[in-house]
Amino acid sequence: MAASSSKSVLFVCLGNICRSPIAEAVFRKMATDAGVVDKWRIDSAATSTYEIGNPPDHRGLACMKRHDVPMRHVARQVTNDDFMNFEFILCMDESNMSDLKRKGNAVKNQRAKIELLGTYDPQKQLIIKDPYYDDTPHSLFSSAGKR
Ligand code: 6LJ
Repeated sequence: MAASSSKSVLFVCLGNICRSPIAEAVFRKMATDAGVVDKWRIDSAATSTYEIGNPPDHRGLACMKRHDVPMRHVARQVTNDDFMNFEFILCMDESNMSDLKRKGNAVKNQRAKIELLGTYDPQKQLIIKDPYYDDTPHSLFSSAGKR
C-alpha cells in the first residue's frame, strides 16, 4: 500500500521523551489488539531539539511496563516531510499546537490535520500537560502503587 493512502498518525510533544512516545505506544497497542496495526503508520516526534537521540523518560517506561505496553523509541524532531506524510498530527498542549502551526505554515502541500490529542478524550480533558518537572503523587508518572 502506498504510504500516502495508508492511515497515519504522528504524536507530538515538546521533547518526544514523555507524552508523545507514551501516546504512540498506547495507540500501537490498541491498534494491535484491534488487529489493524498493519493498516497504520504510527510514530512520534518533538517540536524541540532538546532530547534528540534519547530514549523515553524512565518514569514513562516504568509506567508502560506496569501496564504491559511495549514502548521503544528514539526521540526525533518533527520534519517538513511529516506535514506531508502524516494524515494526523496529534499534539498535547497549546504550545505544541502553535509551534506545529508555525512549522506547518512553512511547508508547501501540507496534508496533516493538526489537532490536540485531548479532543479525542471522551471526558474532554483537552490539555495533556508537560510532566517533565512533575514528581508528585498526582503526576502522570506517579510511582505510588509501584510496590
Ligand atoms: C534550551 C532551554 C531548555 C519544561 C524538557 C521542559 C523542560 C521538557 C525540559 C519536556 C521534555 C535548552 C534545553 C522547558 C524534555 C525536556 C529542560 C530544559 C531544556 C519547560 C518549561 C516548563 C515545563 C517543562 N523548557 N528540559 N532546555 N519540558
